[in-house]
Amino acid sequence: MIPRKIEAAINDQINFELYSAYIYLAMAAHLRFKGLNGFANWMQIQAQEETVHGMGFYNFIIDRGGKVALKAIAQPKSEWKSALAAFENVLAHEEIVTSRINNIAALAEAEKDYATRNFMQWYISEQVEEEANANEIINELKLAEDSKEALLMLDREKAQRIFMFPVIPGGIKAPGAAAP
Ligand code: OFO
Repeated sequence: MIPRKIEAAINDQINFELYSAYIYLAMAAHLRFKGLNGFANWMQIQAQEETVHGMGFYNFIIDRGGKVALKAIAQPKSEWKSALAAFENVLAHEEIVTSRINNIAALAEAEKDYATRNFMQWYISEQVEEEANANEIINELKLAEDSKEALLMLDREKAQRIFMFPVIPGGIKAPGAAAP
């Protein structure tokens, strides 16, 4: 049985992961409106990943005999002054996610809930990648500076991103995927 405090923290994190998806969908809509379809593609795939992250927590609560409680998702912003500003927002948001994930891991240790502590390890590693990805694109956009050609080249590159179903040990699995 999952400790109540942990169940509450993970339920909050389901909400925050879906909020992340909402933010990235809003960014995708904005970038598409601005004609930056490649960056919009990147954001839409990011939103899909966030939904899977949320479902990983959702299934974990169920597997541990707890109850999922869904809450209202906050309204995201709808405008960013540039692609760079949007990706700086991604990084700032992911830093918040990282600290929330760390807090859940710390709570699990304090509660001696080692199943949750173990489960959180995937998310801890994932956050390293999330922050690195955002940082890499921020650096690319800074290098592009005011060059429209460089911006369009980067946009075309981001159009190549495809959705890879994140396989979360103990969490949701890709349809048809073998257990990790
Ligand atoms: Fe779920 O990692 Fe981003 O938010």
